[in-house]
Amino acid sequence: MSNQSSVPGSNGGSGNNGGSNRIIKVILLGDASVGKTSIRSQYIHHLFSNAYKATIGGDYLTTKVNDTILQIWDTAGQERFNSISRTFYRGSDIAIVVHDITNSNSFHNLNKWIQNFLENCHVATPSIMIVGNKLDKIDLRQVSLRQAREFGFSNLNLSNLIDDINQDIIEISAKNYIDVEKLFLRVSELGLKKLNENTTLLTFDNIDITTDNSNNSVQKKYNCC
Ligand SMILES: Nc1nc2c(ncn2[C@@H]2O[C@H](COP(=O)(O)OP(=O)(O)OP(=O)(O)O)[C@@H](O)[C@H]2O)c(=O)[nH]1
Ligand SMILES: [Mg+2]
Repeated sequence: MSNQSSVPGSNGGSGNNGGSNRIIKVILLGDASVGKTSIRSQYIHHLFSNAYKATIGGDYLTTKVNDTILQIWDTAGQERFNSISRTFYRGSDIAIVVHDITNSNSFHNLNKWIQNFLENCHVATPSIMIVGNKLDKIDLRQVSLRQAREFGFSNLNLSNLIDDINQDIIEISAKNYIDVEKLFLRVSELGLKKLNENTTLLTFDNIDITTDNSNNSVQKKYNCC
């Protein structure tokens, strides 16, 4: 297990690594049912459910990983929530764009998610990771890792947004907890790079933070109805 722990959103961090106590905003994007909520839930709470409950709107959880504090946003993949989801993109430093390796449509829609993200994040040079989930269902695979890396490699728009094709285009299983920690360790590493490069990180204007004492994590929910 990593040295992850849930912390209040605006403090924490070692404070000895060039402003490393700044918060990095990370957003999970992708089609409905690809496993965004499951990935975060497994990472933060070590909980996985086979039942599908669509995310409505979005919410965030804050966690400390090594020298970084990640504010991890989960958003709705269902198309009817697209307009509300987009409002959460603003200020995101890192987007984890998720597809389901057993569903080629979710892979073909990556471009749409990335374009929408770039139009709405208002960050000059965000980082993007592409993550194929459901690696436990290898027999039903419709998308290969090679295809995903070729997509990242051949897409000019992504050339300065994906730092390293091999580390930033990966496959995981939320269900079997395969490489979920590796994913967030990499996110933390990318975040640290950004902090050290002194790029503009988000300012959390107008966000109230509510402490949920029951699980010692911090979250705020935004629902559309
Ligand atoms: N086999 C398998 N099933 C998974 C995995 N991750 C998620 N699922 C299942 O896929 C379904 C959808 O997962 P969610 O995490 O709710 O998907 P989501 O992307 O958050 O969906 P929206 O909230 O609608 O955008 C659920 O039934 C999960 O149990 C995985 O790694 N392997
Ligand atoms: Mg969800």
